This record gives sequence, C-alpha cells and structure tokens, in this order.
Amino acid sequence: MLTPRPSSSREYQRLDGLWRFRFDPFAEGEATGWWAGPLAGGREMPVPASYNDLVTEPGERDYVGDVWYQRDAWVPGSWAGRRVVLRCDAATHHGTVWANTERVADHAGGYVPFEADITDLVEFGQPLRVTIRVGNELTMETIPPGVITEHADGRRTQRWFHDFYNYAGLHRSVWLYCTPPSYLDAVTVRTGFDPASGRGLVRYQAEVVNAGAGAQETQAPTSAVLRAADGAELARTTGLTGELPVPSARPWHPGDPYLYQLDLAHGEDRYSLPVGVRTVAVAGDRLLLNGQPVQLRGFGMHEDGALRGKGHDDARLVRDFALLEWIGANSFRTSHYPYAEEVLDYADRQGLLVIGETPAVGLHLSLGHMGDPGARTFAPDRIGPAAAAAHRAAITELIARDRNHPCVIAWSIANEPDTAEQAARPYFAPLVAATRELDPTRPVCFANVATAPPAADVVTDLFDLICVNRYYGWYASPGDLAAAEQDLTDELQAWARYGKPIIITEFGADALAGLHALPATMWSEEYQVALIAAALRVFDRVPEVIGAHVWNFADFATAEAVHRPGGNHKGVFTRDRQPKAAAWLLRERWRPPAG
Ligand code: GCB
Repeated sequence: MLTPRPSSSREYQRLDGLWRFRFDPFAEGEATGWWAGPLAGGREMPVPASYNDLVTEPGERDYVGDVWYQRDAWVPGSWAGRRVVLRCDAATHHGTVWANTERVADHAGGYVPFEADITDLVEFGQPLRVTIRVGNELTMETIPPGVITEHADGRRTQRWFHDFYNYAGLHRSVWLYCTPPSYLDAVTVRTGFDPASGRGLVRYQAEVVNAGAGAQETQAPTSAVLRAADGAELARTTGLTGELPVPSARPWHPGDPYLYQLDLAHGEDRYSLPVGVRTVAVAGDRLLLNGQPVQLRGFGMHEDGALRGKGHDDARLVRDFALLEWIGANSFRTSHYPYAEEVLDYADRQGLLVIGETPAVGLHLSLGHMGDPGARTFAPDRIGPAAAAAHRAAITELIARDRNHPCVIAWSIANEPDTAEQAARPYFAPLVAATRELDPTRPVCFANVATAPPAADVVTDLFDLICVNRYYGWYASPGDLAAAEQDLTDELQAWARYGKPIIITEFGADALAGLHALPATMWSEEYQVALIAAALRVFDRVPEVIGAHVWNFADFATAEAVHRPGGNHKGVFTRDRQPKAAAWLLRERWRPPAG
C-alpha cells in the first residue's frame, strides 16, 4: 500500500467533509442493510474528526458500539480502464467498508490505513455510495485492550487501561483514487551514508502488480530515478530492486532536513516519494545519526484537540510544529499510536526526529487508577495469543506505512506494559524479533513503566534503547522534589549499567494553567517548572541519558477520573496550544538566546 501522492498516472479525491451518520446501538445496521441505500436519520458528521465532542448527549459521547458513516462520491468517466481504490486512513478502532452494496474491506486497528480495490464494482462516470461502519469496542483481543460491561438496564460502558480518551470515528481522510491496471504496490527505501567520504546510497525495493497476472511477458519494466530537491537527475537504474549512489550526499538531519526525490515508474504507473539520506545506529550508550551522537529534546505528544478530538487537523499540525520549533525541541514520540501520515511527512520536511509507537498501550492490567490491583496481564484469558497476534499486526502495519520516513529513528512497540511479569518475556521476545526482521535499520524500544524498575523488569535486554517513563515528584514522592531528584538519580544510574542509551520518554507534572503558588505546590505552574528543572539536572548528571521527552506537549482529554480535572494537565502547553510557565523554562534550556 502506498501513501496517496499525486502523479501523472494517479488521481486522487479526498472524500472529506460532512457524511451521513448514525449510531447503531442495537447492532442492527448490517443485518437490516443500512449499507444498501441512503442512511436514514438525517444526521451528519464531519470527516476527519472524532464524533464524541460534537454531540450533546452523554450517552452519545461515551457510546459503546458501532456508528455508520455514508456519503456519495463520483467515479469520473475519465478513470475508465483504470484500477479504482477506496482507502481509509484511520477508522478508530474497527472499520468495515461498503462500496455501493458490496462489502469490500474489514480492518481492525484504529490508527493505520486500509484500502480495497473496487474496480470491478464501480461504473465509470456514475455515482458511488461509500458506507463505513466504525466500531469503538476494545476487548482483551484488541490493541489497545479494554473491557465492556453490559448493565442490567441495557446500558453498555467501556473501560480501558490507558490514560487518554477513547475517541472514535473516521479520524483521517478517506480517499478514492485510481492507478493504471499494472501498478506499483509498495516500496521500501533504505539509505546509507558514510560521514568520512560523504558518500550516500539509496536502495529501493518495489513491489508491483501486473494486470494479466503472472505471465512473464506481461511484466512491465520498472525504473527509478533519484533527483535532487531542485529536480536535477542524480542517478537512475532499472529493476524491482536497485541502488542509486549519491557521491557527495547532503545527509538528512534536524538542522538540514534535505530531501531527495525518488521517481519510480512501472509500466504506465508513476510514483514519487521524498527520501532523506541518513543512517541511525546504536553504538554502546550512544544513539548515532549519520555517525554523530544525537541528544533528543522534546515531548511525548497526542493527537488531541477541542471539538475534533483525534481527527487530523492541518491547522493543529502547523501550530504544534511551530511550538516545537519555538521551544527548541528536536524530537517527539508518537505516543501512544501511529499519528497521521501528514504528521510524518511534515516531520520529514521540518527535521524532527520521531520515535514511532504502536497502539500497544495499556498492557498492564493492574496499573494505577486504570487497572485492578494485583491483576495479572500476560495470561491466556487476559493479554494472550489473540492480543499478541493483533499486536504483531499493529507492528507490521506501522512499519509498512512508515518505514520510508527519514524522521522515524526508532520503533517503540509498546507503552508501559507490565514487564515485571515473567510472562512478559515470552510475549515480547517474538515481537521484538518480528520488528527487527521487518526493519533491521532502526533501533527497537518500548517505554518502561515505574512498576518495572531494573531489579524487576524482565525484557529490557531484548531492546536497543532503554526508554523509561518516570514520575518522581508526582506519582512517587508527590510534592517532595528533593526525594524525587535523589530517587531519579539512583534509578537512572541503575539503568546505566546496561551500557545502552537511555531516553526518559516521560516525566512531568500536571499544572492547571493559571494556578500559581509560591512556594511551589502540586498542580501549580511553578511546581511543574520546578519538577522539570530538577529532572533536567539529574539527566545532566547521567551520561547515558541521550534523550528527554517531557510528558506532555499539551493538555489532553482522558477518561473521567477524580484526579483528571478536565483531562490530563501535564502539557507544557494548554490544550489550545498556549504556553504555561514550563514552556518558557524549556525554551531557555533548549534554545538559549544567541550570544
Ligand atoms: C504514563 C503514561 C501516559 C500518561 C501519564 C500520566 O506513564 O504513559 O499515557 O498520560 O503516565 O500522566 O499519568
């Protein structure tokens, strides 16, 4: 599957806008044929957006079950003879698609695209009715997991084990597009760079589908041309795989995110993608980008905002990246799921280093206020073989989608699983191996939870980077920053014995914007400043620490809970993207004024 990019052989329609919309509380839509004709009810919902914050009834905001979206599109007459594809960038968490009256796709996993070839179902120059059923149910077999309770009065409620609101809907664009009948189906690009000689290399591997199946003589030729950003041709070759040398390469890095362009051709099909020439490697306790040690400064983030929820929004994207630049960040983690492809494309262009994360969050059924004390996690009737299969699929789809982005420097395959349980090791070992096999070019990591410190954790040796989420001064030793500073130092020194790079993938404190306290007390902006400052002092003392990601970039929505006043307030920016005091501290640290 290739990211939609226009070319001389491909045309795209983004089916964004208002769609007909209907809740399906009795799960009757499929059997009674809601896909078979215009969706009744007269209600409409925007795409992309979560529906949850656009409704006014509590039962609708927290609704558990399927909803239906539908709209009419038009298949241009000029597309006759081409292959027509319907693509959905994200249906959270489960999507089923009908093209007119045919069911064409069914996909689990709320944050990656899926598509269906509908060529044989469409009439060129005629309307096409697109119907998508979207389910938000989380179970012990889904990633992330959840539990649904059926109440005596017929209500259904859902809980989950992660700390962000379970937004649902069509969160990203839906596309109708065409390609020639023989087409490029997938491409993998890997790059090399030798800092000593300045030589770079672009390797590609294309997967193609030929109309008229199989017969050697129908194979269309495949070729590749590498161009500089100004379009000048640098190298060309032919074949499904190939190598394109770049004698004096301009390596991609945050200070100069230079992008080459790779033009692929297969028969009549044309597809171009941006390529950053860069290498990532772990050497001892260093993370190397193009052979140079790199230090990560930034945030764990969320796709989250008022009204749209998790719906992708270019305006929010541009504001977020402007703030990242303003504050001097060079990186972020796509906590806790793959972000929209638009985000990664922009990170490639803006030069942000990204840790790409799967939606495997909440694999810790006894954690904090979200879990049940003492509950086991990795067991056949809990997070067992079905969840592991869904987890593997999530890793596979994430890597298939994002492997060509220079900005992605590591794969985080889970956030805060219960890795103090012995059973976590047989659960994770095959997933780490699968990740490495799918992409041997990037370090693999996961974000470790406070309940699995070095003495208890059973999986860290399997991974390349040590990523830890720590809340000393907040959940541990609340209000006591002296104890926090000491305990954090001690724990990081213990992790340092692995001799691997350490990234603090989360640390921080909630601060209610506008709440002030002198001396600093919890929930005030001053306390957030003091905690972050103390943590940064500790990181400076532990040489193995090669990265610090504050939790969180901005305040975000969560499930309702006594200690979540209107959501999680660990943002250094408010939910509407204005700075709290901590933002100024970080800017001073990360982007000291010149001179
Ligand atoms: C964590 C989680 C993150 C939460 C955060 C918090 O460890 O990884 O999803 O939002 O703590 O604020 O509690």
